[in-house]
Amino acid sequence: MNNPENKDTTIQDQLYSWPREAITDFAFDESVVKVFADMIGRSVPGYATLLSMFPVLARYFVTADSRCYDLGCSLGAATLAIQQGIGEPGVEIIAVDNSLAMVEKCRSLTAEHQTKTDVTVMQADICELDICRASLVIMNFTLQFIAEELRQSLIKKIYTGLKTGGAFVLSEKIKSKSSAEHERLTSLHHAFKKANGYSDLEISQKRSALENVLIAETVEQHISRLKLAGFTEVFVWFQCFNFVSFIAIK
Ligand code: GEK
Repeated sequence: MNNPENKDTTIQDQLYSWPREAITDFAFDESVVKVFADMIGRSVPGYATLLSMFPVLARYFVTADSRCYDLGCSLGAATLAIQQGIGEPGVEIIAVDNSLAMVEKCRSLTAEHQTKTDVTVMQADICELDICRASLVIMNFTLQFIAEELRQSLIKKIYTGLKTGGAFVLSEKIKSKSSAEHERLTSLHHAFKKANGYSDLEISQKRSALENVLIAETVEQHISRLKLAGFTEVFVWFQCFNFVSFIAIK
């Protein structure tokens, strides 16, 4: 199961297939960029379905003369998906990632798919970014990589930068409040990865690499943070095992 948007550039992810002497923290570097489309498609349950819904969300929420943001854009899969749904004039998509390797690849992939909606790909830390005039902000599996103490101010900034009626789409790997449910969903996630060809060694080495880097929170923590930032309408619109997407409307 690959990300259909990036299939031309797909190389199979084998980064953790051989035993490593020491597992270092996961980083979005050149080696990850090369295999990223394959990695995310085989690792995130529901990823392709989520992306297939983004044109629908874009058509529904994006208004004329506004901005869309794709925060933590990686190779621009969400950007390319929302671009397909935007019919309104005067819309600009700002795709942002702090990994130079991702940004360079994202620039070339989005340039191949130019439509009437302009795309600007920026290398920046989303915690430092100005957000304004937004009708749609997408953060597809990025907040989980942001330091926990910065998350509330980042969400508040997104709320402030949205126009009234605009939407924030937040997708995250979650942990469950109940440890039994958490264990079950984790085990189903691993079953999904095995079904997609990852070995036990790959699953376990990748898990160790992400341990200090990807800090998951519960659905309740996300909803209460979104409400504290000012969003009144907040709901889960998609879930596949321990991967959830929220919509928060201003
Ligand atoms: C997709 N949204 O394919 N500022 C900017 N970017 C960041 C930051 C930061 N502070 N921290 C991490 N990133 C994509 C998938 S991947 C999710 C997103 C994953 C970037 C990081 O460089 C990486 O490209 C992305 O966030 C997370 O729909 O790999 O599980």
